[in-house]
Parts: sequence; C-alpha cells; structure tokens
Amino acid sequence: MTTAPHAAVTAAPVPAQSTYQTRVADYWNAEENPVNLELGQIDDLYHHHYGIGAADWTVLDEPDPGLRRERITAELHRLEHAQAELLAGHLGPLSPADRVFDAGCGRGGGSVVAHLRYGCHADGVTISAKQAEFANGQAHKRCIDAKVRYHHRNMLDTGFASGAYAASWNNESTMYVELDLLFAEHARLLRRGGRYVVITGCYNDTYGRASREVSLINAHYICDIHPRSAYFRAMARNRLVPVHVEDLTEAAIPYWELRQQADHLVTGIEDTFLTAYKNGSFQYLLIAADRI
Ligand code: SAH
Ligand code: GPP
Ligand code: MG
Repeated sequence: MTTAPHAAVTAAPVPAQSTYQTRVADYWNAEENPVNLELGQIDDLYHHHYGIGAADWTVLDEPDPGLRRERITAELHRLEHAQAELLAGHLGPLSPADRVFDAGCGRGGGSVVAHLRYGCHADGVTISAKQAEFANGQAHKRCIDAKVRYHHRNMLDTGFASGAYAASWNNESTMYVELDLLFAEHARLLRRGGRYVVITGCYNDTYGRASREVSLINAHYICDIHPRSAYFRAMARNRLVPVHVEDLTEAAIPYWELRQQADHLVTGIEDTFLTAYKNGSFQYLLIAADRI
C-alpha cells in the first residue's frame, strides 16, 4: 500500500534536535523585526530573505515622512518578492498534482508563492514551532491550507515520504545545517529528475577563509555560512547535478543600500552586508540542480 505523503507527515513526532538547533529555534520563536513583519503585512506574504534587482530610489525623495516610510517599506517588499519569484521560477514546470518541499520555510511566504504560481501542494518545514503555527494560520486565511502545510520539523530528518516531491528548495536556510545531511534528505525526498533550488549567502573561496564581515553575519543570525565550494562538493556527493548557477551579488546590493536608509526598519546588520559584498568575501548565489 502506498501512503499519501500528508498521512505520513502528520503522524511523525518532532525529531530530536541538538543544543545548537534549540538556540536557532529560540531565535526564530522570538524574532519580530519590523523589517519582516511590516513588509509581510502589506500583502500577507512573509519573507525571511533579502531582495534583488534595481531599486526605485525616488521613494527616498518623498517629502511626507509617513508616506516616505510607507513607500520605502513597500519598495523593500517588492525587492524581496522579486527574489522569491526568481527562485520559484526555477522550480518549474510543475502541475497542481505535484508536491514541493520548502526546507527552512520561515513564516511561509515561499510556499505560498510556489502554490500561487503552480497550484502545487507544498510542505514547509521550520525548526520554530511559532513560525509553523503562524504560517499555517496564514494558509488557512487564504483558504489554501488543503494544499499548503507547514510543519515544525528538522529539515535534516523530515519523516516525509521518499520520492514524493517534484521540487524542493532552501531559501537562505542552508547556513544552519551540514550540507551533506541536508542534501541527502533532499535527494531522498525528490523523485528522479526532480528539481532542487538554493539561494544562499556563501563565502567566496577566492577571498580565502571567512572574512570579519562573514563572521559578524554568522554571529548576528547564529548561523555558519559555508564556502561556495562546499555546495558543489556536497551536491555531487548527493545525486544533485547543477543545471544553473547564478551569482546574484550585484543584484543584491540595491536592496541593502535602500534598507540602510530605512531608519524605521534597520536592524544594524546593513553596513556589514554591504562591506562583505563589496570587499569580495561574500556572495549571494543561486544554484538549481537536478536530482539524478
Ligand atoms: N526560507 C524562508 C526562511 C529563511 S530564514 C524564507 O525564505 O522566507 C531561515 C529558516 O531556517 C528559519 O525558518 C529557521 O527556522 C529555519 N531552520 C534553521 N535550521 C533549521 C532546521 N534544522 N530545520 C528546519 N528549519 C530550520
Ligand atoms: C534572513 O532572514 C536571514 C537569514 C535566514 C540568515 C542569514 C542569511 C544569509 C544569506 C547569510 P530575515 O529576513 O529574518 O533577516 P532580517 O531580519 O535581517 O531581515
Ligand atoms: Mg528580512
């Protein structure tokens, strides 16, 4: 008898997690940055990733202070949404019968974007119980909860059914885990020919080791940014064959320059990202790979 993936997932308990993973969960359970909540409230798409593309700098010239804040917030959200659409575009083609896996799903925006684009089923996984609950509430509000579900799970050990997924991704969530363990789980979940996509910040091997700025970013988010080379090695070891690699570093800079000017939204990490991108030690990277 074949078990429907959703039947398999609802029964599995929350897997054991390391002390480190508990600290990561604590961070995300407590996280309420205006830069994430105020952007998400615009259209109920909550993203925990950065933006890409050219910014509309005229928002800074708005004379009315309230309206200026609103326009900056909306512009940053537009750039974050463009990032989510870029990732989603690499998942397809997919049909409404297909199932996708959103590894490290945050407050759930990425799965909603994928579902709206393809009509597919989505399973999002986050180590934060609070985020999973929030994301499920959002899916319920949109009346898409029959197809889009979020789970408080460890993405390294999901308990989901093998081969049940046509596509899967990590959007800025690989820096919390060992890549070999992560890609082994993606390879297990994806069907043959399935598509894996990652957008991540990585340190640049040509710079050398992790720069001061990369270390500051690690400390800020409690993460451990991998070198670019580690992605390709770990993919090759886990049946994931890159089909498209894109350096998004240039495209990521306007978002950070605009965010730096957003007094109502800054978190204090803005200068560090800009220095890291500009001194060549850090890159914003997209990799799409096929599961063979
Ligand atoms: N992909 C989302 C969120 C990125 S933020 C987005 O684009 O909006 C990083 C996410 O990784 C958080 O939701 C955090 O809970 C999750 N995460 C970190 N370690 C994890 C693990 N071991 N298992 C599942 N989720 C994890
Ligand atoms: C994005 O989340 C940040 C991360 C998932 C961690 C580090 C990512 C790298 C690419 C290094 P967020 O939207 O919650 O961050 P912020 O609160 O700063 O907007
Ligand atoms: Mg954010």
